[in-house]
Formats: sequence, structure tokens, C-alpha cells
Amino acid sequence: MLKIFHVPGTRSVRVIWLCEELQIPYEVQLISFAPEFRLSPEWLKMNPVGKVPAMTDDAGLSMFESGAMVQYLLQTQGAGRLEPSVDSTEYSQYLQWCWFAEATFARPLGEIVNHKRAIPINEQSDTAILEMQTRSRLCWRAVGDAVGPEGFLCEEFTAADIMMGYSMMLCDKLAPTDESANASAYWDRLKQRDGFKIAVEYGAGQPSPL
Ligand SMILES: N[C@@H](CCC(=O)N[C@@H](CS)C(=O)NCC(=O)O)C(=O)O
Repeated sequence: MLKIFHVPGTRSVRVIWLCEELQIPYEVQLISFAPEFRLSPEWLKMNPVGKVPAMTDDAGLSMFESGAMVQYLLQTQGAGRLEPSVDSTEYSQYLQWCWFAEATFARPLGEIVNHKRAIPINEQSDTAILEMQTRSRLCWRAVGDAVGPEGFLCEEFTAADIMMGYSMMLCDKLAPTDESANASAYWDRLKQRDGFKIAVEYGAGQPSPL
């Protein structure tokens, strides 16, 4: 059985959402986001930099990077679902958006979280937050331009939309904007998916870094 270590509002949402879409059995273990827990020797064995999420199974699997978990589950249990085939013309775009979601879009958003949580608020951090919001909104608009008024990142809904959905959620909270009607409508479409709704319900009401 897969076990997903989860804190509400964090990237484990992606993994739970994917399991729901693919109907992969899993269990969720809620953990604390307190630095004392995340930096404990016990948790550092699960995630060597003290972050969330982590995922294990009964056969010795142990992973700590959300995008890699998504890719691993697709390859081992996806049977071709939720990703275009490697020889399709859209496969390169699929990969690009998966990586963009975490490497480019989530990066300034993560900095906003850090500045709000861990760095004392002063004039410098305010300036940094504004700068990171501008960078995040650029990504929000780029996604809107890519999906158009009714679409997804590929011809159909794929795991790239799950990767991006978490980044859209962060942006909506930390750098909200109505600059792209397409992006706002896309975010509304993602929020309506049952898998997303279930993923964000785990631990709702518990402390969250968002
Ligand atoms: N690239 C990593 C990022 C992990 C990450 O930044 N997790 C956040 C929560 S969503 C965290 O634990 N932040 C705590 C910190 O950076 O101190 C992934 O996708 O799993």
C-alpha cells in the first residue's frame, strides 16, 4: 500500500490527486509542518531537506520529490493514462509544462511563502514579495495563453494539469490576479475535478503553511 505523508496545502496534494484520478489505492498520513518535526532525525530520513511531501510503500519505496512521485506512479501504474504517448507530437509540451509547474512557476511562490513565514517582515522582504508576485503572475498569464478559453495543457486533461493545478492554487492564494480570464477559467475547471476536491479535503482545518 502506498503511504503519502501529507500536510494540507502542500505539494502532497498533487500525489493524492493523481492517485484519485488513476484510482490507485493509497493511504494518507497527516504530519506536522512544525520545523521541530520536519528537522527531526526521523523526518530527515524521509525527506533529507526537511520538506514535505514524502511517499513510501510496503516494498521499500521511499520518495521525497512531488513531480518524481507523479512520474513514478504514472510509469508504474498509469498504463498510459493521463499522459500523451512518448511518440506523440505533444509529449514534449507535456513534459515542458510538468517541469514549468514546479521549476519555474512554484519557485517565486515558494519564496513568497518563505518570506511570509520564516523571514522577518521588513521593507526588504516586502520588496521581495512584490517582485515574486510579479514573476508568479507572468507564469499565470503564460498558462492562460497556453490553455486558451476551454482547454488543458495538452489536448486532454493530463498529469501536467495536476502538476500545474497545485501551482495555480498557490498563485491564487499568494499572488491573486484577474489578468488572464483564460487562466482563471482553467483554475476553475481544475478545482471542479473530484480528485482535486478530495485531495484538498485531507486534513482540512489542520494548520497549513498557506
Ligand atoms: N520540489 C519539491 C519542493 C518541496 C517543498 O518546497 N515543499 C514545501 C511544502 S509544499 C515545504 O516543505 N517547505 C518547507 C520549507 O521549505 O522550509 C517538491 O516538489 O516536492
